[in-house]
Amino acid sequence: MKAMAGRVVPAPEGHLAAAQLRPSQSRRGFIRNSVTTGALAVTGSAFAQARTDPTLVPPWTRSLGAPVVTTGYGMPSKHEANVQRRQSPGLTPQPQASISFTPLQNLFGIITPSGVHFERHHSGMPEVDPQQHRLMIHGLVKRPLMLTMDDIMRFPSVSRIHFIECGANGGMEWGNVAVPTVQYTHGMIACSEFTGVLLSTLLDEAGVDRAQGKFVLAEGADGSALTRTIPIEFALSDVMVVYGQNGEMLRPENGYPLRLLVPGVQGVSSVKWLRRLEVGDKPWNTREESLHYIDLLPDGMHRQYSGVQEVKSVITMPSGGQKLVGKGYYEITGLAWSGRGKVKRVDVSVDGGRDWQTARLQEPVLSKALTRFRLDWNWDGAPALLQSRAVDETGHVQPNIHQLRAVRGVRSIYHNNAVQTWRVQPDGEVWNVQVA
Ligand SMILES: Nc1nc2c(c(=O)[nH]1)N[C@H]1C(S)=C(S)[C@@H](COP(=O)(O)O)O[C@H]1N2
Ligand SMILES: [Mo]
Repeated sequence: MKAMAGRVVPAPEGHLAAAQLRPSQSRRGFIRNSVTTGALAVTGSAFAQARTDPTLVPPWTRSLGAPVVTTGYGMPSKHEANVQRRQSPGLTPQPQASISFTPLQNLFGIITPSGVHFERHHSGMPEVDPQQHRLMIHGLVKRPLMLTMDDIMRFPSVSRIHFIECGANGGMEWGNVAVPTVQYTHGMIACSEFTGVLLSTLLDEAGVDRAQGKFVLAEGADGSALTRTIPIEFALSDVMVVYGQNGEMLRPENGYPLRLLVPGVQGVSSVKWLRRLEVGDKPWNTREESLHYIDLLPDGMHRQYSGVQEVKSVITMPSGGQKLVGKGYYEITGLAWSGRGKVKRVDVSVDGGRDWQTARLQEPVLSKALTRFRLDWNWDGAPALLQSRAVDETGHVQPNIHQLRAVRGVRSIYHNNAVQTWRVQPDGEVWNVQVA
């Protein structure tokens, strides 16, 4: 029953994904009701029930179910068809250079199901044949390598849980364009268990020149031949050459059959459909690190090679486009992360940042991974301003949008890690706002 308090209702208007969240009078009352009656009045929720009498046997108990699916790939229930990646209308009119956003408002825990992991392609999604795919490793190495997928999968492997966040996540909020839902404000992030080979293992095999080699260039096999420079300190620490995602091979849209994963660094460095790694002694200054992925500052200068995704968090429920149906208990929940390591603490405010309460962190709390936080809240029906503010293990504190704008102006697209505010109106509707 508890799940009913926060279910997302399919919105007739589609991409706005409005939701209705049902409260109880108090948390204790809620639990007592659930235990003694096994049901609550949930009219208007996603699970509005045809019958409330628990002694009636439902039709699906009175007949045989569908046969076991012995072949094929399992899909979510048809009742969950609203859980979709979505594109932002008008944001990227060219469908090959586009973004689809993760439906954060519909997800639990910290792992993003592969089918709703956001997508960002610069030149569309190539269809790569794993039999023909090769990874070349060359440059300042003693033994240049040309590896097949089979070769790569014979190296010692590791599995690690990490987020991938596009540097442009939250970019629209710089200039106060308040997009309606958390899917659009923060949905260019996802978190998976990735399996592959540490790049350091491959660079050792190639005999990297540790004196001269200062940078690694990674190139993708798609039409954009996307290229990014990775500093060797990153390359030799936790960077992975990945083929597995959430227990299976990468999805085509996430780089099948091979991608780079640069944990904690903006997504563009995690080059998909990885075909080439070159060791060099200076940054390459490619198109994607000189024309794009730079931050234009108020004085006309720009920041370049700004890679690490700083500490950040967002409340995913209640969040923009959802609707609270009546006063009472709600669990405020959301996600926090840092490209510098583990999340240490998340504070939540329901009054726009005047008072803060420390949220519970769900284990496991992992380095450069999403962390789930939760806080109990009794909504009194008055207007509320919900915010979360994360602190990471290096002591970095998530800034507010005004602090960020004071330093970076409003012409940046990338690296907005500001505190997000959701306004709960007396009618229960939740809106994306920026507070003074
Ligand atoms: N080859 C290649 N790699 C790429 C891209 C691309 O277009 N081509 N997009 C980059 C960007 S900008 C991001 S944010 C991440 C997104 O990864 P995803 O599509 O798996 O979410 O991939 C990066 N790697
Ligand atoms: Mo990106």
